[in-house]
Amino acid sequence: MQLNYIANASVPSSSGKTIPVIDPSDGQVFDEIQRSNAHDIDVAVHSARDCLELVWSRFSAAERGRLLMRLSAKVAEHAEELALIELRDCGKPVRQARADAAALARYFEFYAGACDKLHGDTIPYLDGYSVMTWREPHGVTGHIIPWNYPMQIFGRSVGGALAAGNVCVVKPAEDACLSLLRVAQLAAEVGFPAGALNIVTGYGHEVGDALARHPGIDHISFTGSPGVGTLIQQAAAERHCPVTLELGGKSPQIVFADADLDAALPAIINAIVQNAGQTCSAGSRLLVEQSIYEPLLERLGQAFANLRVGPAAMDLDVGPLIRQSQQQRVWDFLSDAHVAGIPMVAQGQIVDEAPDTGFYQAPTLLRDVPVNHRLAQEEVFGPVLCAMSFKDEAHAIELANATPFGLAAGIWTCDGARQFRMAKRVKSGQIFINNYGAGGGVELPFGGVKSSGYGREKGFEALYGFTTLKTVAVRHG
Ligand code: TXE
Repeated sequence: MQLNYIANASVPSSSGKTIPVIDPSDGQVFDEIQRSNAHDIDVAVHSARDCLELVWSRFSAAERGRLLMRLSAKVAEHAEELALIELRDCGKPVRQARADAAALARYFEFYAGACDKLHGDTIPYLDGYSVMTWREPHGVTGHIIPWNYPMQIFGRSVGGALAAGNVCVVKPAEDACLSLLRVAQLAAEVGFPAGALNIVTGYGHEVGDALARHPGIDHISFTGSPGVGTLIQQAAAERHCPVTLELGGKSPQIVFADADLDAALPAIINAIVQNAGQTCSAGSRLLVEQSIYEPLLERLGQAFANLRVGPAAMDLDVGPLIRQSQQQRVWDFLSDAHVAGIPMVAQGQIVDEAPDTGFYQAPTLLRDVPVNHRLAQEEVFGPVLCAMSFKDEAHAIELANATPFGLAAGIWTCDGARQFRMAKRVKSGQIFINNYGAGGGVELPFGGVKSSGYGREKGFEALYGFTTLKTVAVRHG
């Protein structure tokens, strides 16, 4: 049984209740986590506050950096263990689970090096004054983490917050806690003081809500669904607490007739099947210039038909979805597509070894999806790619911007001027030209516009969001 991790100790929830942990590859229960409550959050916030005031605020930026660097090395040392935990807890194929563990180590490494490079400015002002700005941590930051990339989202969010001088209370998703509980233990082992990093598990409407409402939380980072994002924003607004929201997307891959299709094809497929399509920046809409629509769909259809889906340990192209309700969600979208007469081009194959009790979904390519259909508007969060054609550049931009989201966009064209025109006019937090995702580098600021949220995580930019700016004006003459 897994316990909460508060003040460098494993502790049970005061509720005495637990939540079963299910392996998505076979649907079987293999562990349990604490079903915590508002009291547990209160304990964690107080331990974080004590740590901040008595210990953490006295660490120099360089000392914080050294600790984060030690944590990075420790995570790298335990990468295989963490990957295997994630494989079972989230149903991630081996390669993806290993990539997530490596990314976590890299986040801590990046933010370790950034700690002592974050500084304010001096501002020329009236004679007799010296004016400067200080970047100060918010204090105790709350982090509500989803289940699709627990280690990566923890790394970008908690890594940045700690580097900026905050202490953290983390609420992982109820489906995906195990790796993060282990990382908190590793942090204690490398010398993080008690209370700097606390993990409280449980349901969103119980502990997540309590965290968002707690008066001792000075900033909230949330990655998850738009609906819960709204609740978090409302709770935070009641006490004017700053928030960073990352709420997913319906990201387009825009392919012009002059594109290098040999390069585009694997990237288009990977962008929708990676992590079984449960990726906020999944390239879930394919917009193709009319003249190459049919040949491109034919090539893609063949590739989709060859994709193999199975248990995480088999390390195939696609693993299971996280849980039964997520599988049902994808089925509901596909049944709506069927009712609307949206043609299916191809589907991958679920291998015979996949137990019926696992949460599998074959990657599916749909074509001629009407722009206003919910399949072209809402996040499916499964391996479902919706293709449609466009006439010209203006039409491509219109389609690209025709959803409530704006997280990422891929643009495939060899015309340099068009690359920049498109990059300017597509409304999105990130634009990828002749690639998709740019390898996911931790250095690259990440976040959305419109309903995809606001604020930025990753890169140096995140540190500005995890700090507040104090203006200090000294009159000396
Ligand atoms: O998300 P939730 P769900 C999208 C994706 C997916 C859909 C539903 O489209 O199909 O959301 O997934 C916590 N107060 N994304 O239901 O509920 C919850 O415990 C505070 C996109 O799993 O938003 C978990 O830790 N917290 C996405 C986290 O919020 C609450 C990643 C996310 O869960 C809460 C995940 C509440 N009232 C889903 N209710 C992305 N942007 O990458 C839940 N939570």
